[in-house]
Amino acid sequence: MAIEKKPEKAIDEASLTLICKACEDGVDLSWDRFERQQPQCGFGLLGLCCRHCSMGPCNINPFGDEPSVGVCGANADTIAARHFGRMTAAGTAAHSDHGRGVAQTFLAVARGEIKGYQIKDEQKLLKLAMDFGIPIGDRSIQDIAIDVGEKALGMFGQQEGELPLLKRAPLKRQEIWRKLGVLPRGIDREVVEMMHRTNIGVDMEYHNIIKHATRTALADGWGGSMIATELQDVMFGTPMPLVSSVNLGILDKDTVNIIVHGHEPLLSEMIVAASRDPELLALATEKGAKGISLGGICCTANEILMRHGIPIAGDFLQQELAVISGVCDAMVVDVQCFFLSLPSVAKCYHTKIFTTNVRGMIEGAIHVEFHEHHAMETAKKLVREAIENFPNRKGGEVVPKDKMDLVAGFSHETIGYMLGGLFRASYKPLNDNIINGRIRGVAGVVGCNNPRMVPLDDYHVKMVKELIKHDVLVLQTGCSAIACAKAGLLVPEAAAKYAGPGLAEVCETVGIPPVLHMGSCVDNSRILMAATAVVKEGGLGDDLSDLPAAGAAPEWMSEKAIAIGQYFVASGIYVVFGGSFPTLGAKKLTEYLFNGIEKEVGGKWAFESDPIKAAHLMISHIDAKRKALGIDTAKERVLLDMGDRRALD
Ligand code: XCC
Ligand code: SF4
Repeated sequence: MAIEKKPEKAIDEASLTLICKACEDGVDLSWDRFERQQPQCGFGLLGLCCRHCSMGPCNINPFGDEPSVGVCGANADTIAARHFGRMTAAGTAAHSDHGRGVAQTFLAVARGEIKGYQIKDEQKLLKLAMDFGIPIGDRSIQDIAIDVGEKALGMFGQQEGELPLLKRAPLKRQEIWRKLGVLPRGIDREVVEMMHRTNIGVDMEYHNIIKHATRTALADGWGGSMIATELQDVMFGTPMPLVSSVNLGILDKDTVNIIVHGHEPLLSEMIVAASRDPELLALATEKGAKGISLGGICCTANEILMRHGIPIAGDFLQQELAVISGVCDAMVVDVQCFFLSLPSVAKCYHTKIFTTNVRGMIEGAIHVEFHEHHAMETAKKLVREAIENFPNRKGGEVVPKDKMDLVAGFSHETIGYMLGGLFRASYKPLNDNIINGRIRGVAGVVGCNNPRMVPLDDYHVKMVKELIKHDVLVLQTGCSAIACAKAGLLVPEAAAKYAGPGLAEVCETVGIPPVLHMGSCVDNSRILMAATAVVKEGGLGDDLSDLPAAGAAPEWMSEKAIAIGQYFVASGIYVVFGGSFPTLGAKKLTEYLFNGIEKEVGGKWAFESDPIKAAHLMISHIDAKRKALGIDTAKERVLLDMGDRRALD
């Protein structure tokens, strides 16, 4: 039986309309399943439950009573730290396995073994080659690409030394990592070691577990994720600013609607091309459709938005709603963030759910396996399936009207071009505006949605509005970018409407929104690169931890968010999470993550369930960093107008 849908589940009309439809149709959504899980296990919520061996499961009493240790003697801090470490390993594994897939495809493309993909951004390839220490000289692009592909692929299985991309970080930062002994040796190695250490009876000391979580997470942000972003840019093109639209209103009743959902662009890039194939378009017409519309959900959406301007249908919790519209003819998923519920929701409509990756199957879905060697064939097959399914719509479709414009496509390179000009790309104007106080600081706001946090998107939007109101430039990725795009924050006009006077002035001069969409979850590596570019430009300290900057994942849910948070903390950034935090029952560990760790890595964690308070934690941190840099008085000076200045003379 479906639970009554309360209107407060979302802040956007499109979602509300389809949540109501689900209710009328008697279809269960994530919010209903979440309600049925209540009350959730308190031990689990606080990080005080362990089932790493069969002497357990063991729970620790959070009120200081017995039991205070598990059968093996592990206490609250050990248990929560092991859990945190495994979340980091899982998140790193997800991003990095994605990166590995991209590297394998890239190498096959470079060797000329597969067709359909190409090397689009030679400039970026050459830059990457230099960072890898690969000779360029007068070698052919193909030879360089083969070396880059082999080197990138090798990083996953590397056993010794240091991952080469960490050399991109400011020198001072590298020294901090080297001294602490947390520079990752190889991507897979750190993940495996995390799993070993968190076995029964190995690493029982929470500082030491977190230290390895740091090493593992760095192998994600400056390793697997960065490889994914870089090689995707080389193959599919580095994003440039473009206009598109977002929300379920992008679905079109009269066309075939295909939704791509997940994370990897290897297949969706091909689906973009297949959806424009004249033969398939003719078939669509033959079936009575007025064309083929493509839309994305989650990070696959962000990938094809950034490079092709394909509209976004929605964020994580809108995946079921897209099916409920009754006009989604096919949903194609690849890896990560889809619900097992999709086929059962689809049963009430006509939608065909396709899984495409051997790593990601769903009971009840149709599996059409994707191999890069015949990528276009697979893409065409899927588009054809969607077209054939168009006439099977059952009637009673509801397509919400609501959609919103957005500007996306801000790679860290583009930010340089936008601010400094195409021929003298530079971060100097950004640094100058931070130094003079027009821009108070920079915040990365990223991550998921979570039915724990209703209404959907509310925390993201409130936090980001509060930040830009206080002149903080916001950089976004993932579902957080989609949430704020729906709320109209990713258009240049948002500057005048929501931003403080300083930030608004800068945005209006340059013609950018106050909130910059930098891509998918693996593209958080772009935020690392942008922050590094700011440090290297000069005038704002000599390490990432000196920057007036902060990060947040307001409605996080995936283990990947923990890996991301930990690599930002390990890179010297202050990171605030909302909703829940996985160690709260372990007092010493939490104190260490929220405070003690700052002395070692320069960054630290915080947890805050109120979006406005969370924004102000970030703003206070930014102000403290401004003070340390000696630029805290600049802001007042800027705001004096000519009259004031004359009065002062
Ligand atoms: Fe998944 Fe990346 Fe989270 Fe969205 S934001 S729910 S991880 S799609 Ni990264
Ligand atoms: Fe219990 Fe220790 Fe086994 Fe965990 S590892 S289940 S705490 S005995």
